[in-house]
Amino acid sequence: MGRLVVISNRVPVPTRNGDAPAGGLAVALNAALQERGGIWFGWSGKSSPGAEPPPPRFQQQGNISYVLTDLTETDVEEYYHGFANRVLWPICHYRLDLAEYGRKEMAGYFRVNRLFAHRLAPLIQPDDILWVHDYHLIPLAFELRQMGIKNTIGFFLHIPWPPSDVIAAMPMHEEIIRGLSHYDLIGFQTDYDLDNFAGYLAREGIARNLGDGRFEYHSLHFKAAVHGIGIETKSFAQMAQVAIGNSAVRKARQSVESRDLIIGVDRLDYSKGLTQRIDAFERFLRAYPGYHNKVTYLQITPKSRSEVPEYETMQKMVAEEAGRVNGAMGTLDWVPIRYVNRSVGRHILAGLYRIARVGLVTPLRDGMNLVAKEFIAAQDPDNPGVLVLSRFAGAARELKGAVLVNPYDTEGTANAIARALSMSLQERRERWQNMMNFLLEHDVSHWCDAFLKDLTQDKEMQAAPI
Ligand code: GDG
Repeated sequence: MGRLVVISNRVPVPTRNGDAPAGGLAVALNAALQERGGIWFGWSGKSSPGAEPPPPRFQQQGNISYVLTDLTETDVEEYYHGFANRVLWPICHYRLDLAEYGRKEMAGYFRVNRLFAHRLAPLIQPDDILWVHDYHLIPLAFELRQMGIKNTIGFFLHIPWPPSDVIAAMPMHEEIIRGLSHYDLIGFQTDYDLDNFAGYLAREGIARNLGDGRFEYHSLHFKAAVHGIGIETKSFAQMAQVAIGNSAVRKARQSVESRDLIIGVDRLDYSKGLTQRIDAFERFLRAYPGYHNKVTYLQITPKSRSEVPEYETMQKMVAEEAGRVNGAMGTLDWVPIRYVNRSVGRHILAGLYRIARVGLVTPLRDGMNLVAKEFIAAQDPDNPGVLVLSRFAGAARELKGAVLVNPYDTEGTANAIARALSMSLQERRERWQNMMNFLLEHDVSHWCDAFLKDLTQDKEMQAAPI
């Protein structure tokens, strides 16, 4: 097999001392790239004034060449904040009410994808396998094909694919979605996403379903399949075990005293259901007064996408809601909710998961949700905590030992918190073991290998001697 070329909106470039940035996806893709050699291409995160960004920068690290391209300020505004984050993100998370569609932004989205194709094409060798990531880059394969690139190209969507009517509410959706037929394989997180995608293609008459995940559009053939992403289960479990000795984790443990810790960890995003979760926690406290002064709910929420107005509003709403509940329910010696509005180190996070009794992961919609998986991997096998998980997270299709909730049902979620806190050790162990077994088998390397195998096997079969 040839080199691997990974293309994503942002590139997790290793630090000066060569460490890859933390995070399962970066670790797994870096490992795959190191093994076979290749390129990781994407936006540098920088913008420059003027009409044309400067040529891309190269950074070599072992077998991997990181290629970073700047964008102009207009590109960032239209392609990234405008179309990707204000149209595709809300639509794929079923939030038609938040989508702000504009022709200018859509033009910017296509323009940046074309720019990426122009900058990437000269670097591609005939045997390279290309793997494009996420909703920012749907039209990239089409643009590359226009430039004569015939290589195998795969696409993985990290976020949900909603039902046809939701996608069809996006003006010119056919123009955008048709671009996907230029990929050889389109990967989704869950069977629900794949079903929705197949339903959309059928309803809009975009492609003929040949069965077995294969589709035909004019002369193009492509496959679609489920490849749910995993985490680096083993090493995350080890990190959590070590991290309970970390001084920051020990201090956090001491500061909650003998109370049970409930933990939530989410980027600040409306898809994560943060205000609904805080309301459910308040409902739990009101319905179960026996838990007053016996629990602490720690919510860690780094800021994200602050340039998008909805995220500014969210920031205020979550802080206000946490403050309101603390004001209403707290006492002189007990603050029910600890709200940390910034990022903490990954190893500290692992330690905090481990000392928590309940993991609250209640997004309104999520492609997969890696926090749910990290929480499970971090638990002490002898005395594991309980995962309370939204049925609308992709992870709910895999983690059968979680206590599933509907995050719109405040009372139901409140009851689930109480159930998690009072669950017997035997039940906790059984549920945890079931999920941990799954996560050990389906870790992020498995995800990476399985996707690449699925992407390349047809070509290999064609090339094999008879
Ligand atoms: C997208 C999809 C899909 C969070 N706070 C801190 C921190 N984190 C880390 C978590 C986890 C990651 O960020 C978040 O991953 P999620 O999967 O939960 O969510 P998205 O960022 O929305 O990711 C999602 C994912 O892509 C992968 O395909 O699962 O559905 O939306 O790893 O631990 N890390 C550190 N400090 C923090 O404060 N170090």
